[in-house]
Amino acid sequence: MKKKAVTAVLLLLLTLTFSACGGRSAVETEPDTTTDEKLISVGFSQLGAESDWRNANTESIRNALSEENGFSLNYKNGLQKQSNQIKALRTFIQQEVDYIVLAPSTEEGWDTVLAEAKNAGIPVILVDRQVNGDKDLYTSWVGSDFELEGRRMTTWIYNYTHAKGIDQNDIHIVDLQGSIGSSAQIGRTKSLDVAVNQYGWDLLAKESADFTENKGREVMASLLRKYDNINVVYCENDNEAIGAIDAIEAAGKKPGSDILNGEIMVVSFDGINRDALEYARNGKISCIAECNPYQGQYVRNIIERLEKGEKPVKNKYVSEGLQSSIPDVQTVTVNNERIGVTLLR
Ligand code: GYE
Repeated sequence: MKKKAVTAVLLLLLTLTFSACGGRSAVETEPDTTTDEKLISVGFSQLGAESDWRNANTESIRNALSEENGFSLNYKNGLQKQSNQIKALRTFIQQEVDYIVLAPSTEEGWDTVLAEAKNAGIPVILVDRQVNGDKDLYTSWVGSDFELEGRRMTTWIYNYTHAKGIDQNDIHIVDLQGSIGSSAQIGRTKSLDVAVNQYGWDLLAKESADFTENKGREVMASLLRKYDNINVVYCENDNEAIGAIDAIEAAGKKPGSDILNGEIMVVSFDGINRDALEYARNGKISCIAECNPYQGQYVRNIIERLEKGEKPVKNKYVSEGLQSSIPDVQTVTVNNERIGVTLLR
């Protein structure tokens, strides 16, 4: 009798435990599965976190593709290495995500993995930089015209120095380039090269500072040791400019636009970093060509169009301008398009 009773109690306990587990899992998983099924899954391969611009870009995409907006986003940071990004894309393909968003580190070398995504039926939307290859392998691209940014900047430098009566042959310039092979670097460097030819500027050196503050400091310090006549520093982003300004000051020189009196003029790109904007207000940076990182809404619109079976635009250029606290140059005209320079105070 005693043995039987124990067995009965054990059996009862087992049944209770089992049904409790079953009951709990049924209650907890069911609604989750239904919500998940409604979310659009997106794999987002960001190239890195090298700059403030990059972080703003990541945030913009995260906010636009939030769960609230109906998306389930898988973000992967490529740490500035294309191989990491290719790996991330292959993971997304295996996971059978609905869409892939790719911010490519460099332009070359994407065709194979993009073809894999296409074969798997996953549309790819590019943001920021471009890829150099078969344009049919991605659906759309959202980003900036980097060459135009560069031409606006070089035109600003010309307009300013010309207005101050500075001989264009007396412009001794160094280019702190971005990450070599990225669209932002290619476009901005190209525009400087064109201006050097056009205006007769003396281009002393071109060296990559990889879009980072530390490299900007390092490269500028070494260029200052090598050349004693630098009077313009063309930084291909704000983080590099912040580092370069440190190096200029550490060398006992003054960053500023009064190059006739020995100041070194620093110009840069982005307009996102707070310190850089402060430097632009107090004249340590003479001019910033804006680069607009807020691309998330455009990506969301593209995906929503695709969901409705509509065809989105192939290329979407975001709008941007120039910022400076120097009142001398009020407008800049490039390709017959005149833009006003935003006066910082
Ligand atoms: O200017 C720089 C970033 O590709 C536009 O990359 C982007 C550039 C941006 O690291 O700050």
